[in-house]
Amino acid sequence: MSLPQTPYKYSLTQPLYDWHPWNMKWILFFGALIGSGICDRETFSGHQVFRINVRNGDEISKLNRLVNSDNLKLNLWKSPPALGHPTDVLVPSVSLQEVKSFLEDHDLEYSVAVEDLQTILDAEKQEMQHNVHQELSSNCFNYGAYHTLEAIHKEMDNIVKYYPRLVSTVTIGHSFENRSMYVLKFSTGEGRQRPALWLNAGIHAREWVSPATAIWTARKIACDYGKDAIITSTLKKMDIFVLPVANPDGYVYTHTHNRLWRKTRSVNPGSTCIGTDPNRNWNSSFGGVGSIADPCSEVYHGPYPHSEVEVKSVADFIKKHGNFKCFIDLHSFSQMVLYPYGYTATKAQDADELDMVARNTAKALAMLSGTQYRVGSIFSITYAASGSTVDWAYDNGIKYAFSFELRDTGDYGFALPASQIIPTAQETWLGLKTIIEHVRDNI
Ligand code: BHK
Ligand code: ZN
Repeated sequence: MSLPQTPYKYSLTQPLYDWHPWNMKWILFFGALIGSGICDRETFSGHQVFRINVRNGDEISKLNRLVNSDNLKLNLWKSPPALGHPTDVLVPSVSLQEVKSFLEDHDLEYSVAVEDLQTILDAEKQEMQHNVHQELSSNCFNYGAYHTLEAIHKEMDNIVKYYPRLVSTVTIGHSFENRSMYVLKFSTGEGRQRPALWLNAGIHAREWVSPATAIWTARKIACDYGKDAIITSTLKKMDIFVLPVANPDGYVYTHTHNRLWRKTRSVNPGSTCIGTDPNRNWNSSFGGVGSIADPCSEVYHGPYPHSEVEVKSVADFIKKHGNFKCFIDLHSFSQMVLYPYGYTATKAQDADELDMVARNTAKALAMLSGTQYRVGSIFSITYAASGSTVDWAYDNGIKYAFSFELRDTGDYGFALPASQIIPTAQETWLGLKTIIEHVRDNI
C-alpha cells in the first residue's frame, strides 16, 4: 500500500491567507451561502393539495381572489380556475387554516387531494436512492425509476453504444448554467437531411415523468427498429430526434433544491426572482394572453423571444435543419393530447386533421390499460397560453405539432410514483406510434 498523500500542499504562488478559514471574507461567504438557502432544500411538510370545484362565475372570481393573495403563497398545480374542471392548488401548511376558512365562508366545494406532500416526496427520494445502489451493482439503467440529469445523459451514450448504426448523439447547445442540450438522433439515411420528427421532453423541470418517458421511448425506438413495422418503415424515410431534458438547469434544481421548480434558472436583471417559463418564451405571439411580464410569475415570458438559451438552441437547430414535419412536446400532468393554438381561440388551419389524429392517438393510448385522455386545442381545453413550444412549431411550418399532458389527473400530480413510469411510457408509446404512422403516410 502506498503512503497517503498529503491532502494539500502549500502553494508558492497563491497567498495562503485567501484560503485561511479564519479569514473574514470566507466566513462571510459561507455564512451567506447558508443564509441564502443555497445549501438548503425546500421542504413541503404539512403542505396539502386542495382540489377546488367552481360552479359559476361568481365562484371563479372568489377563487381567483384567494389564489392571487400574495401572503397565502398558493401554487396552482393545474389550470387557472375554470368551469367544469377542478383546480388543484398547493397550500403551504401555514396557510391551511386561512384557506379552509375562506373556502367554507364562501361556500366553495373542495377536497384534499394530497394530505402531506412531503410524505410523497420522501418516498420518491428513498426510492431513487435505493435505485442508485441497485444500478451500481447491476450496472443497468432502471427504466422504471427517476434519474439525475447525469444518469440520463449517460444512458443516452449507452443507447448509442448498443445501436451505433442507428443512433448518435448531438449537442445542440448549452443551458444558461452551461449544461449540454443533449439529443439522440435516430437515422438510417447517410448524411441527407431527411424529413424529421422532434420529440421534446422535460421543458418544465418538475414534470419528471416526461424525461422518464422520453428516454424509455428512445430505447424502445432503438429496440424496435427492424422488428416493429411502423418504426422500421418510418426510419426508412425519416429521422427522429429525441431531447429528453430540454430544461437541464431546472431539472437539476428540482433534484437539489426545490422539487416543484418549473422554469429555467436564468437570472433576471433587476429582479430577485429567477427563471423564465420556457413554454411562454417562443417567438409565436410572444408576450400575448396567458403569459405574464413579471419575472416572479410561473408563466413569465422572459425579456424577449428565445431569450432562454435552451429555447434558442432548439429553435435554431430546427430552423437550420429546415425539414421537420412533426414536433411533440411531453408535459405532465392531466392526461390530454393538445394541438395548436394556445394563443388564440381561432381554429388552426389544419385543426380538423390534427383533431382526428389526436383522437386516434388518445384511443390507441387507452387500449393498453384504459387511461382516458382528453383531446382538443390548447386554448379550448386548457387555457390561453402565448409563446408556447408547439404554437411556434406549427407557425414555422411543422404541421404535426402536438403536446401531451401525461399521467395522472392529479392524485399525485408532479410527484407521480416511479412505479407508474413504465405503464405511462408504454401507453404513451401506442399514442406516439399513431402520430408517427400518420406523419409517415402524409409527408
Ligand atoms: C401545453 C402546451 C402549450 C401551451 C400550454 C400548455 C399547458 C401547460 C403550460 O405550459 O401551462 C401546462 C403545464 O405546464 C403542465 O404540464
Ligand atoms: Zn408543463
